[in-house]
Amino acid sequence: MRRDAAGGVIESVSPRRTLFYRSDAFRTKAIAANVSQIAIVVAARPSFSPELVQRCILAAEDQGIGSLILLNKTDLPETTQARARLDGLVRIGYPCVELSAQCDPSPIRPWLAGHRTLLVGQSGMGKSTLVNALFPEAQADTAAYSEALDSGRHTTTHTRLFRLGDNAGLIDSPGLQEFALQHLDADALAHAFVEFRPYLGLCRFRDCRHEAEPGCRLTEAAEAGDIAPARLTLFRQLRRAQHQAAQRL
Ligand SMILES: Nc1nc2c(ncn2[C@@H]2O[C@H](COP(=O)(O)OP(=O)(O)OP(=O)(O)O)[C@@H](O)[C@H]2O)c(=O)[nH]1
Ligand SMILES: [Mg+2]
Ligand SMILES: [Zn+2]
Repeated sequence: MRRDAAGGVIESVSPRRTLFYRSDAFRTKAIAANVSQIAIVVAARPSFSPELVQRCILAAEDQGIGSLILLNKTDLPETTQARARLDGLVRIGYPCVELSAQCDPSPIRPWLAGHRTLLVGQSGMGKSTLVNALFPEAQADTAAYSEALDSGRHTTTHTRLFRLGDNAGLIDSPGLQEFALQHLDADALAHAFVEFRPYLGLCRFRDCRHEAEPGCRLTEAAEAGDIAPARLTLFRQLRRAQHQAAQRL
């Protein structure tokens, strides 16, 4: 921007900058700026929360950031059940890349080209193990998860970027325990559910909350099986929680 007597003149616009973040009623927690995609790392062990995966995707969609799911530890026999828990997200179009960071990280390579990718996910899923497999000089700390707690040990404490050529890179981040979406109001939230988009604005009432209103196109789509009822239920839960927290302030 240049300043002149009349004020500022915009001379060029930088490429869109993104911010992947979570927020509750009290604070916003930035996770990474200017990523072009997130890779949500899950595995059969320790067990993962499909809802947390969805929350990450919603935060990314809101910022125009792409999402892919990375099913790690395919050397574990329970991978079949883990894969089944991701089926709903695959059906609405999110890619799921399967690999074993311990055996061979190469299936992810083509997905990283030209992107700045943020690895996110619960503790113990193998984010840092993957980084070490892709970048032998990384020497990121890793730790065995706790069998007793069915949870990782929160080994990584800072986000760290590893460069892949000129513009591309991979970012390791600390394990997530929760992911609140207080910054997504009802409208933003509805748009973040990608498969809802064709129906938005078509309900009988312009201010439809997509609860029990007659002529709600989302309710109809869920009843017809065109969208997964569980996704509409998640939308309603998140919308109510966001609304209630906003009212309390
Ligand atoms: N069997 C198997 N174990 C793996 C694989 N990848 C990672 N692990 C193990 O999973 C455990 C956790 O790995 P980390 O890389 O520390 O996990 P993380 O996601 O970085 O965890 P935080 O930093 O706490 O968020 C370690 O014991 C790894 O050896 C894999 O492909 N197969
Ligand atoms: Mg780690
Ligand atoms: Zn509606």
